[in-house]
Amino acid sequence: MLQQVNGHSSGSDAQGRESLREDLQEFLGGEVPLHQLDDLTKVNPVTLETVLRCLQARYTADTFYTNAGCTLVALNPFKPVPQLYSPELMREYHAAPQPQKLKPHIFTVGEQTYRNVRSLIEPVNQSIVVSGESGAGKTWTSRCLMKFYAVVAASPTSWESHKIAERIEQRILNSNPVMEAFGNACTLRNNNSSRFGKFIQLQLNSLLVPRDHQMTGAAIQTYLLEKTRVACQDSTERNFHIFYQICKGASADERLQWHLPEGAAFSWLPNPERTLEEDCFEVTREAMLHLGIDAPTQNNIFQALAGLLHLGNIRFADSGDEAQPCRPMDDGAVRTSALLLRLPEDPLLETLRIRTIRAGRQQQVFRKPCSQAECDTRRDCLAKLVYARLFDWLVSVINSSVCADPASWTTFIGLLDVYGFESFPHNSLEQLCINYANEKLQQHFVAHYLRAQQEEYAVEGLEWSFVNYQDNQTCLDLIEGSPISICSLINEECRLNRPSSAAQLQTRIESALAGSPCLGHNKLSPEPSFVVLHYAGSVRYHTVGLVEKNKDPIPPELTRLLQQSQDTLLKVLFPADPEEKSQEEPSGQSRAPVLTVVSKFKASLEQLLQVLQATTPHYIRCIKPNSQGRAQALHREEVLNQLEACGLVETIHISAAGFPIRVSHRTFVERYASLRRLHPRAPPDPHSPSPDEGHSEGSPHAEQATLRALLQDILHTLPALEAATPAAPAGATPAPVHCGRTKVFMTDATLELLERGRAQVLEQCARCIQAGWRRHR
Ligand code: AOV
Ligand code: MG
Repeated sequence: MLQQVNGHSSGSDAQGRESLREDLQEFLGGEVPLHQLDDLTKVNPVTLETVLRCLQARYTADTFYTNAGCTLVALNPFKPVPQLYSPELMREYHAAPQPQKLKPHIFTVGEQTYRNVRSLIEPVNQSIVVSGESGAGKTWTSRCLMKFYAVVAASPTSWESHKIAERIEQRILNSNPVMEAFGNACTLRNNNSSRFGKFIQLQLNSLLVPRDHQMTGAAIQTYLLEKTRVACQDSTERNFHIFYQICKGASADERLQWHLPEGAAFSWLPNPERTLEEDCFEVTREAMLHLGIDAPTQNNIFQALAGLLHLGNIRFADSGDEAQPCRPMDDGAVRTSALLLRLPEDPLLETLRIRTIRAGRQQQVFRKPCSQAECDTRRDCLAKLVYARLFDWLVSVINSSVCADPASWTTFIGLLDVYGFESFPHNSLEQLCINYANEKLQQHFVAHYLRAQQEEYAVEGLEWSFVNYQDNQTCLDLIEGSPISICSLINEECRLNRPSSAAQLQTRIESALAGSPCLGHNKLSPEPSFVVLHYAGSVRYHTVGLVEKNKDPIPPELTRLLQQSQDTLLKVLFPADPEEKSQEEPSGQSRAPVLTVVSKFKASLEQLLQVLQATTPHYIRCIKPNSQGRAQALHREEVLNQLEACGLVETIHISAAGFPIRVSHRTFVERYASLRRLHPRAPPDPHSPSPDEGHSEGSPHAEQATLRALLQDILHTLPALEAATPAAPAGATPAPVHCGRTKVFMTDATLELLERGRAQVLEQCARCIQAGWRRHR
């Protein structure tokens, strides 16, 4: 190696620097080609650039999974790779004595998790948190893991019990197509984008055969369905898959019954011509059947959905007179939707067009015709209300079909498939909630990652206190802290129920929270907004409509109307209120404490974190190599953004806050032995302690001892090297370096210092040799 460096030592040109970097790379990373590096923390030094290069090299070699310390990075192949997910491979990972020695894979995570949960010493619930941006492959990964458990945790015994086991596993797997049909939609980013968060607990039983857990059931918890999509879709996006499925897949009879003639146009059904794999009605129906939703119930559901489509076709025209209600432009749409939802037609029209207000001491009822815009809002609200209740009901039906009897399971593996960090040109309450959830999960991840790092340092005999890392608590304080935070201020506006402008909300947030370092500068925006500096980047949230969205007001008349439905399903979704009086709350005058969207979301998130904290977590970070969904194309810029957004950079920063450069004692001595010429060490003073003396004791072997002595000699040249550095400020702290049991840990700055010293020695040598030659001639 010395030979190699000699040639470059005096070169200060770019080429020389490039070669030096290559040489360093070799020194730090060893001989392993980048694409064969299974763990991103082994690239040395750990920088964004080296991490990116490694991922790119692996992607080019069709290697999609890479470890990153205690997490797994999963690149989306955007092409079928069946051999990567075969049951045979699942069994291979399951049977391997040390699955972590096999190639990185989601099955390694799956198997490790499964083993941990089966551990007889300390069985503890496990969780796998899958994150990444939209379209990165989270849902795909969770589905694959569920299949993995269905294979490895299935009962291997008699046919009878096998059948029972298969039934439950099959049912659990069947929850996927159903939940995706009702909760996923085609967006700009992903044709099958989940519009809700999901946490599924796979329940395992160890009572009968210890060590050989079987999946006995599952429990699904969902988070914040994007229900606005039912009534409002971007022109380039689509409604939930199920609407397209029924329109495309209904039989002739069903078309008649559901009033869905071939080619009918619905305003809530944009882009129906796009044919997606997800439009398969048969799969959904079959899965629903397996989950115990029989054909008549299914029929009922689809009929109600058709009713919503017709509801969306109702348009209102202004009457031109404030005292007169708006006119429906198409009586047919009103009639058909009333028919399909089995609602009385006149009250439906009344409810959409007329608001009831109670006022005065006597609580007199006033009826006020709504403006055209208000009519539209009420129509949309009705659809959202029905769809959200239907979705929740489906989840509860699925749960009752797959959930095991509490006595029949002992431990669980939790799978979390959440929405990733989002930043759009226009961000509202949905993004605030989503990003808030990601901050929470990031905090959880950091705590977990730090613990893992701590363990490595402990193995090497290093003190942990050297790593100073700031977690994202400040940002969480800004969003959810008490007494004052963004959430509390938005909630307060809802509670006070006063007319406040978007600009006022911006001012309140910016003045009340001015002290927070995570509240960004907000100079240039023409629209009322505020900026939050999230760990994954800064996001501007627009305040227009924020309070209203948080309130999510449901005019009580709408609920009352739905309670009048003669439809069996709607009767279940909207049971008649036994205390009619309490429902009589006049719109806009509610005095009961408002449970806002943010408050509900916060509560469910806290519950989720409590569950996660009681488990051993495993992290899978999904990365989308390009935004077009093309195979074999990795766009560096896009991947870089995601490495930043999914917190991998944070992870790297955590390492950087410690000692990103780690080399074995031998490699270190081989490279820097020559430094001792530069600053020969004085004979050892028996009274002065050597660096990390507390940790340096160890090997009884003579070779080890020599190595250690050499190492200490080199480390003692550091202060002199530093003093010789012109840029070093007076009294600067010594370059941080720590000597572990087998490795030397250092910072980039220390590496640079050592490299500079080494170049100096090499230059001196070269000069001596040249002088020797000249004398010789
Ligand atoms: P997401 O869950 O992360 O997005 P998906 O899991 O839906 O993303 O993945 C998007 C698409 O990428 C899938 O429909 C597949 O076509 C493809 N894909 C993902 N992983 C793989 C894989 N391992 N092998 C082959 N194809 C894959 V969102 O739900 O939008 O955040 O809210
Ligand atoms: Mg998804």
